[in-house]
Amino acid sequence: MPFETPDTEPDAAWVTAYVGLGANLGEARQSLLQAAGQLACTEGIGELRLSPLYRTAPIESSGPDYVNAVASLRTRLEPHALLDVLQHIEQLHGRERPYRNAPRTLDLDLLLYGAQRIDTPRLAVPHPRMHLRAFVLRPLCDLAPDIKLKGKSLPELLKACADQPLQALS
Ligand code: A4P
Ligand code: MG
Repeated sequence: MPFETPDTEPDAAWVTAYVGLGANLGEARQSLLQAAGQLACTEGIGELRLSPLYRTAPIESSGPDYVNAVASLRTRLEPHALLDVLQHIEQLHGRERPYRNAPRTLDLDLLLYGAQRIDTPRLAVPHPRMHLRAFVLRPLCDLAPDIKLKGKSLPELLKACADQPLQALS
């Protein structure tokens, strides 16, 4: 690995987490595949599965179309340590934050961490806008079709954002 991995508690329980991946600058598709590989190689993370990749129109954002996907993984990192890993990988891909929702080389959002609800200044889980966004719901549904958010099934939530353009990449 090209970066230091965080300490893990030897006896910590393994939890299933879901991470949203997005990019609309540079080699977006390549960045997502590399980031998934970097996550899979991180100490304290295992069993990573990457959804199909989708081309998506920017939502409340600008610039070129995005490439989006979701990864499921098992982890014994606590949520903030997992966020540190995600932000570190974003930095490795040259992430800059000139303004809110700016185009980006790589965005990694922690969508779900087991059944935990987290609300700290650094971390909100479940991700507060994930249930409104086809670019998250569609790949999440590919990996875990039975997940419910806000009491609704993923297909139900997807129907409500049918106006958000999205195309599977081969
Ligand atoms: N933060 C809080 N909770 C989380 C979490 N669950 N995962 C904090 C990751 N970070 C979390 O994040 C800003 C701050 O949120 C961080 O410092 C972290 O401590 P950021 O990555 O700098 O910015 P962001 O991702 O733009 O913020 P945000 O609010 O997550 O943006 P959204 O709402 O996710 O929107 N359209 C398409 N088609 N595809 C996209 O991927 N992405 C966005 C970003 C907008 N439109 C898009 C896409
Ligand atoms: Mg983000």
